[in-house]
Amino acid sequence: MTAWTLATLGLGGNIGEPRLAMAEALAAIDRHADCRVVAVSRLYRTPPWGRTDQADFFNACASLETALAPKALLDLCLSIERDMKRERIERWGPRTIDIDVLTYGDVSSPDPALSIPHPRMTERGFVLMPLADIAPDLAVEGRTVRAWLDDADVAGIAVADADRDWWRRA
Ligand code: PH2
Ligand code: MG
Ligand code: MG
Repeated sequence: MTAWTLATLGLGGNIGEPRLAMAEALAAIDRHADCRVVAVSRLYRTPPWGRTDQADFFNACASLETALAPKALLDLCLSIERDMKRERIERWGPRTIDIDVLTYGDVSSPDPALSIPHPRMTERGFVLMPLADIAPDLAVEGRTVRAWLDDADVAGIAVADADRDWWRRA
């Protein structure tokens, strides 16, 4: 009997049709025999963080139950990213998607190949705001998501779709 662990993901994109890409990624994860999507945040439109000379992003977070080990979950996310990027470039021009494993149970792994919790998640409004929709009381690095969000810069972040089922009908 495999133990199922609660994990959270951050999704984002700013080229092509990020909403569609994120919806397809979530559907692909949900279809996986060892993953069940439990909750998805509202969809947000967020100003670019880091490099600011690029288009606004769409961002969302999801929680899932998974029987995959942390590394296998990360590999699944990376393989979905790779498949989707390739398919989109061939069919309808450039698109991209980013799927980050934010948390996995209460695992803390400084291994650079894994880095859980995601190293910069506690300072990023575009991660914390959607994550607070689905897991406000989740503890990350000793504080709740809600507490991290209180201290985060959320300027310019807007709800793009308030329907939690946006990813099922994208
Ligand atoms: N992802 C990045 C860099 N900057 N900015 C926003 N608003 N949203 C993102 O998802 C994002 C970003 C690299 O992963
Ligand atoms: Mg990222
Ligand atoms: Mg990434």
